[in-house]
Amino acid sequence: MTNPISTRKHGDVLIVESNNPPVNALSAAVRQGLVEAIEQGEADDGVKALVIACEGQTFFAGADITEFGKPPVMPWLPEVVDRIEACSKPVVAAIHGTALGGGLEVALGCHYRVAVPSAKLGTPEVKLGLLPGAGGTQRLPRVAGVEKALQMCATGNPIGAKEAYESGLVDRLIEGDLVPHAVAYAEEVSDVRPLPRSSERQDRVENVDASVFDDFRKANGRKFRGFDAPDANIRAVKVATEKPYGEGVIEERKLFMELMSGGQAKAQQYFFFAERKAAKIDDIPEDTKPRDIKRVGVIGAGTMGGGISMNFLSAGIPVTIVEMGQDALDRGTGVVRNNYEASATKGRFTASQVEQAMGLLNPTLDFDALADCDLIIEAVYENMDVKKEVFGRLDTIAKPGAILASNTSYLNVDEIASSTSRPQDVVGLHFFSPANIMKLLEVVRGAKTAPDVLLTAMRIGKKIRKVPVVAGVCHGFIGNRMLMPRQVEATKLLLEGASPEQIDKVHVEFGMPMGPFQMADLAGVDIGWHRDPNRIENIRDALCAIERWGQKKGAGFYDYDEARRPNPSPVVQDIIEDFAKKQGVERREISTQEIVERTIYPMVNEGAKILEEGMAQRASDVDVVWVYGYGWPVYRGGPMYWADHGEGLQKIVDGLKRNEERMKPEFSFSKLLLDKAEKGERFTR
Ligand code: 3H9
Repeated sequence: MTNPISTRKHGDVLIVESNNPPVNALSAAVRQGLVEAIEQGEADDGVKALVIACEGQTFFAGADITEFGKPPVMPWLPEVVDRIEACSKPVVAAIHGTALGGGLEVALGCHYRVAVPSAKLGTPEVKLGLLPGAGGTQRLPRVAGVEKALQMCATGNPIGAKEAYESGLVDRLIEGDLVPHAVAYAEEVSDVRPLPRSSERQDRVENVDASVFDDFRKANGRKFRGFDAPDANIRAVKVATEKPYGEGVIEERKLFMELMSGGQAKAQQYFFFAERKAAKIDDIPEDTKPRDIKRVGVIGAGTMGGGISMNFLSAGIPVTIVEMGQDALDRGTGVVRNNYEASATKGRFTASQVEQAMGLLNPTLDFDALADCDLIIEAVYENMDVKKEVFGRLDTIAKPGAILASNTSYLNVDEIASSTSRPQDVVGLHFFSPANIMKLLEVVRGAKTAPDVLLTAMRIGKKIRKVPVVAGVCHGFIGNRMLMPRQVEATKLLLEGASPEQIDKVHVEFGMPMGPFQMADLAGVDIGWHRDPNRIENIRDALCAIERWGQKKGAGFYDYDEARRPNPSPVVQDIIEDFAKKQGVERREISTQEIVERTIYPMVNEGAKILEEGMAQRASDVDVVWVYGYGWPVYRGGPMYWADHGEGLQKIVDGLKRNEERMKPEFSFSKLLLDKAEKGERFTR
């Protein structure tokens, strides 16, 4: 094994450099190399100080996650960090890119930290279901202060170098070449004694009011709901304010081991790799080159079109947005501006960034203006005839090689493509609402979609900070297709005796942000409704006929007060009971177990059908869709991971069999699910 750590001397400073692509993860070889380098520097009388730096795109981005779950290889990261801190000569961390997790802990073990202004520092362990376990929860509050440490550890969000500098975490910001400046800094501090050791500091962890922790917990209650790791992080940071360092790290270790052996950490670590795998397309030639996207066109300035445009504008890509009438165009442009300004008030954009983004937007009524766009996304009314007409027209205008995309959420992309003379350039780009916020992007691969079109769609998705997942052409693709059996069964359960709030509660307690009926009310009960108030064939028709269209009308499956709080509705209850009577459905007590078996298990069954038909590349992609598109709790990995590791496939099959008769005729078993359950196999690793 080649040593990823090299050393070289510059005057009396020893530069210790890591070269472990892609992200300088702290693998066993890196850890070993670091310890040896420290010992080398300490033994050499010609060395007065050391600098630890990294080659490539980033400083150490953390422990090597691929080593988790394998037998530990010495030296452990906590020992490495302790060894660095114990060095009798000053050690300076030179940070660029991201100093994350164990990487930040290494930096905290160093006596000084310098960073380029673009660097980011963070403790993302919580996102892997963990806490910084190499002394990080004890050193960070001692150096950066309790509130900053609490924020960083419990949310996992990194901070910029400037903020780190202001908090005391970074000692100097470096403009220009990092390593030479870090060496100069090391020379400056080479004679300073005693060495500033993070673990020895007490000033920032003394006399801290315990209410800080309770207030923080309360303020973040919604965000942390269901997760184990945030609370463990809060507890660990609190320990730093109560106990000396030596005792604190023992507690930290205990909490770390508890988390590491729990199911949530495994699920979250699985998901980390699932997300990265989703970006890979299995079967396109390796030498495929993406097309160049310099200007994007968006057809339709409604909520979706506006939201879609914002993604590109924020990434610095000019957008031509087309509407049929001036009023709709002005309204759409106004909404985009308002959204940006609202984000600016929350500090997400500066006023000049807002102007810069708006300056890239070209609103027009002239369809021909799309002629110079490299990618054109249609976001018009969800109707096949309308879409085909738009694509037919686009075919006559778009330049050769332009990618023609539809934002359809259900419709057949191949049929849409057939209305053009260039089906190879057509792809589905299914954004989720609100399109400027939601991370998921389903990239729908048509039968004739060219490999370079697919690759370009994936790349541009990443560029606009989405998580793109490839889906095949089928009704509802991956996400909405799995939603359908859930909705069908949830509605049947209403007739059989459950209430909307009972069903929603089961889903919320499971960890979803909302249940099926809360979701319907938010999205609009009237979406896809036939618009004939006299044609009442189901509960939804009945609600729509009396304008109970959801939150936007103050009433849907629930009644809403002024603060948009939902309350059970007696009107809805009457409608449900009335329908049950008319349809001769016998009402009975419905258990939580039955709600799970009939609304969540069928989703797994549908996911299995999607895999069986090759509509998703891999089971983990289905999980990525559900976590990023619908808020499936990441601590349960995703529906397919949960089926494998949480619930067990046999249990799911048994539950579905128990309810099969009631779920017919809509329900049918996935052969793949039955096979896997029978053979004791899994969908995910
Ligand atoms: C920790 O440190 C615990 C400690 O407290 C220990 C206590 C004892 N390990 O994301 P990208 C791979 S926990 C192994 O696409 P980007 C990744 O899978 C750790 N592999 O790049 C991918 O591989 P592939 C805390 C890793 O530029 C490739 O690198 N640290 C690791 O968009 C490129 O990744 C974290 O949680 C890793 N730690 O973003 C940081 N990290 O090409 C996790 C990445 O085969 N990492 N890989 O698919 C990140 O957040 C992002 O990767 C980063 C770069 C921002 C660094």
